[in-house]
Amino acid sequence: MKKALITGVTGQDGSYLAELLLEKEYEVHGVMRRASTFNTARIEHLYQDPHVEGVRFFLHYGDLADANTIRKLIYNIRPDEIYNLGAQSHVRVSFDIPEYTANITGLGTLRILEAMKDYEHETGAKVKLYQASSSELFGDAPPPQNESTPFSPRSPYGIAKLFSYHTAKNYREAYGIFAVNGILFNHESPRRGETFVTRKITRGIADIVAGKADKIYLGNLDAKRDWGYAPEYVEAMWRMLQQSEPEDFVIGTGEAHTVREFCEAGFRHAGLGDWQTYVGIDHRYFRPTEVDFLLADPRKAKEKLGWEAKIKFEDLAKIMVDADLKK
Ligand code: NAP
Ligand code: F7E
Repeated sequence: MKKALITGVTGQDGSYLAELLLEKEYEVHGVMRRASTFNTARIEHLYQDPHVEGVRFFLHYGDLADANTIRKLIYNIRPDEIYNLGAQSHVRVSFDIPEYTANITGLGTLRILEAMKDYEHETGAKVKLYQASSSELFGDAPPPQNESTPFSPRSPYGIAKLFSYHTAKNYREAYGIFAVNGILFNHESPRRGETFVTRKITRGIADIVAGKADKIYLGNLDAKRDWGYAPEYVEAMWRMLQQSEPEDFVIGTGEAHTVREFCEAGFRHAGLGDWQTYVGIDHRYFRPTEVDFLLADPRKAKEKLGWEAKIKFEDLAKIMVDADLKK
């Protein structure tokens, strides 16, 4: 039975990945932060009573700021695969807390790789690392972006992810560690955090339909993103670690749309009429430096991983609106 260790298991991607790996008969270990309120809503359905025989899903307290615990988890669990999905993942927030973002989203990866290096050296075991890289690395590089596009990040988040990208690549080249960067474009779902723009819009729509709100306030409506469906993207992560050689991959749909178009699609699907009646602009949601246009060129993933996005923009908006209306 293969063992996987997932940082960020309580997040959107962590929860879908845990589901996928359990389906594939893995023993799955997730790292969660201690919080004063429950932060396990996305994985509650996966919880297994540890007293029952045959349990394959385990949670451990830990934090990417805490090298000692990460090291202990790797030595004790002895995973075959590590998926580093933990991060301060909000781009706008990274301008407010840049040092924290660099520590978790940047240095957190170094802490894992240092522990992996020592663990492999001392035990002779081999571990594979998936590093959650991001299209934010591309910043203002002209679209479409692929594995050869020069990086030009525009936020503390993007810069921290660039540190992690290069650290993973360096440990691969210097120490022969199987580390891959999945350069994933935006991917969404009903489990998306409520302050990312797609979910903010679909939740807002549900509140308006329920009579709980009149309007939602957004920032830059002109930004273009390549939005895909998160459950499909975790399959790409897994496929990257099943390759015989570690390589980096861009993952996206190959289609880009504006935030404005997402509003149009969402409000249309909910049957609310003209979206502009319900959307106001609040300059607090603009970023000091914006990433205007992200569009994936995912040909390498199709050729080498056999991976291709199936759920595209209109269907994604429908899935998310329907889920929030139901909720
Ligand atoms: P998410 O929903 O924000 O989840 C982030 C996870 O990281 C949560 O489990 C969170 O725990 C955990 N975390 C935060 N700070 C931590 C710390 N100090 N120590 C340990 N864990 C910590 O993000 P996501 O959308 O699932 O994305 C997964 C990864 O892919 C992230 O690294 C993100 O930056 C990257 N990424 C995402 C996208 C996208 O479009 N979704 C695209 C490219 C790359 P709590 O639940 O306790 O907050
Ligand atoms: O913003 C604009 C905003 O916060 C998308 C993360 O998962 O994907 C995500 O980062 C766009 C931006 O995602 C609002 O200015 C307008 O242009 O949903 P977002 P993001 O910044 O693209 C990448 C790939 C990651 O790696 C990250 O972890 O929408 N926008 N009005 C707004 N954005 C937000 N959040 N809120 C607004 O009101």
